[in-house]
Amino acid sequence: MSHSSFSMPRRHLLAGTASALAAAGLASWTNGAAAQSTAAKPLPGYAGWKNPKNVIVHSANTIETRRSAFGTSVITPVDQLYVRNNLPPPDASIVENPDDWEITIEGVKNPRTLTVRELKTLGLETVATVLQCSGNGRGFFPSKPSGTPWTVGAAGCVVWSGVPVRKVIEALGGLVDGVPYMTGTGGEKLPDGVDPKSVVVERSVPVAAAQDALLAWELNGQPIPLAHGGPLRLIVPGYQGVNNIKYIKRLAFTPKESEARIMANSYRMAPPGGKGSPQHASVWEIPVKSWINSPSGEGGPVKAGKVQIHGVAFGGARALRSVEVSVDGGKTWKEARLIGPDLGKYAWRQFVFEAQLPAGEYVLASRAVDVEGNVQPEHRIENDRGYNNNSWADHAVRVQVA
Ligand SMILES: Nc1nc2c(c(=O)[nH]1)N[C@H]1C(S)=C(S)[C@@H](COP(=O)(O)O)O[C@H]1N2
Ligand SMILES: [Mo]
Repeated sequence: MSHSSFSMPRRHLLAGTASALAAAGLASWTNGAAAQSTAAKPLPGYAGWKNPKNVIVHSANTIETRRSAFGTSVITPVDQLYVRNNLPPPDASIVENPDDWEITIEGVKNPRTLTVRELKTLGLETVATVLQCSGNGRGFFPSKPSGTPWTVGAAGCVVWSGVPVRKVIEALGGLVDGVPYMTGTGGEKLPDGVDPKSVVVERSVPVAAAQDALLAWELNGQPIPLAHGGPLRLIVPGYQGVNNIKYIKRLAFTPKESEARIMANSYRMAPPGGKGSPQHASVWEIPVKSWINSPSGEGGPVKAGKVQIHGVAFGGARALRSVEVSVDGGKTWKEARLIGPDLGKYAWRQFVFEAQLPAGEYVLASRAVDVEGNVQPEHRIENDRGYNNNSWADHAVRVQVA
């Protein structure tokens, strides 16, 4: 069941649900054995424009960037950016006239529904962020948690443009009292015959995150494609992917966290074998992390001599300070050089470490430190669903030099 498109709520679905989904034309989304096959799967229609050479299609709703495809130019092109949908995306017609899309704002003094056209008059900001699924690195958990076994490719560094959420709050008279959370709701059509709370993509984050959040309509210089949440997406810089609500139709400042299953039970740091609940930490801020993209061991033996070891590093919710590289599996470390433009605290940095490697076998590792001195740990935090893996040991690569 690990690749089920409904992997999150599926365990809880009633017997009647599968047939309800089939009746709604969503049968392919319930998959099963098909998604486990090793043959390359075709790209789903809504993401048919992705470059098949640079991605791994796990299922119709989970597409990963290849480690060898990240390049060294900081920004991740959209045609190889990962995709993760908890539900089938809405109909493509919603991105035909993006300015007509409506979002309802609640928990402000003057709540109302605004079109994207109106949002565009309220403010404009651009931010580069690491967009990363909290399950990125799940594939390294020996416990094989259920869910897509992403290795490093459920992440990218991209540029968003939109209106700052704080400008929207200001235009609508400010926040009402007693609203410690910002809650975003996705605009997917929910399958019939299922409790909406069990499937709706609705997430709450601490209201402080509104300070840097955007309601974005542009991704890497183009209108956000449907696959990435167009016409309008909530961007919460420094927060794991799931909090960045695609096709957002409601943004509410709320006294409590959403009671949707995706908030209350899923994306929680429950202990192995445990069931996620509000008592467990939610998957919110991105922890400090890095990994090496080349050489990665994917392309056969590396030629002995001078080698440029490169990868990406990010502080997540805080800026990156530095990154070190080890060529001996973490016994000794040396500082790597950050390369390329610094696109701000929420972006990743590319790093390079030049090494002279005689023939032999090496374990290459990288370890990032953020500006507050948080060091990427050696070990992952064990948890039932395989979230938040930033272990440097798990991300190390074994290479043959000949
Ligand atoms: N409306 C909506 N928003 C969503 C999701 C979703 O299924 N529906 N998936 C979330 C998850 S789990 C992740 S990791 C990111 C994936 O963003 P991407 O597909 O643009 O890479 O979107 C998040 N926002
Ligand atoms: Mo995710």
